[in-house]
Amino acid sequence: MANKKIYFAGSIRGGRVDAALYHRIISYIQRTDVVLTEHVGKSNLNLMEQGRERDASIYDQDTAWLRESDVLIGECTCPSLGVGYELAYAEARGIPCHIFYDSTKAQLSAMLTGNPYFHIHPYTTEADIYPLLDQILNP
Ligand code: 6K6
Repeated sequence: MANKKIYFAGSIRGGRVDAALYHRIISYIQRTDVVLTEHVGKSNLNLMEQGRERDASIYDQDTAWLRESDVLIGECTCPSLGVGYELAYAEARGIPCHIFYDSTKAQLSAMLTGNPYFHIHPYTTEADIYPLLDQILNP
C-alpha cells in the first residue's frame, strides 16, 4: 500500500535526547509515506505542561491520529509514558506497532518485549533502522 499513514511515536516530556534521530526517521518515512506526527521530530518544542485544557486538545488530536493510522512506529530508546500509552492504545485497536530501540543504550520494558503483539526491533547502529523501515513500509 503506497502512502500509508504512519503514527510516529517518540518521547516529548520523557526527554528530548533523541529528537534529532526522530527527525531523521520521520524524514525518511516521508520520502514515501505520510507521517501524521511530524512535530515529534521538531526542535524547540514546548515541553511544559500546558494545563488540562490544552493537554486535552493534544490528547484528542493524537488519539484521533492514532485511530486513523495504518501503522505505529515508535522509537523507544528514551522511555516515555506517553509513548507507552500510545502503544497500548494502538494495540487495543489492532493497529500494527513496530518498536525500535538502541539495545546498547536501553533495556526495553518487559511490558513491551513480553507482549507478542508488538514487532520489536533492537538495533545497535542507526543505519540498521532504515532497511527495516523499508520492509515495514513496502512489505
Ligand atoms: C506542541 C508542539 C509540539 O509538541 C507540542 C505539545 N505536546 C504534544 N503535542 C503532540 N503530541 C504529544 C505532545 N506531548 C506528547 N505527545 C504524544 O505523546 C506524542 O505523540 C508522542 O509520541 C508522545 C510523547 O509522550 P511524552 O510522555 O514523552 O510527552
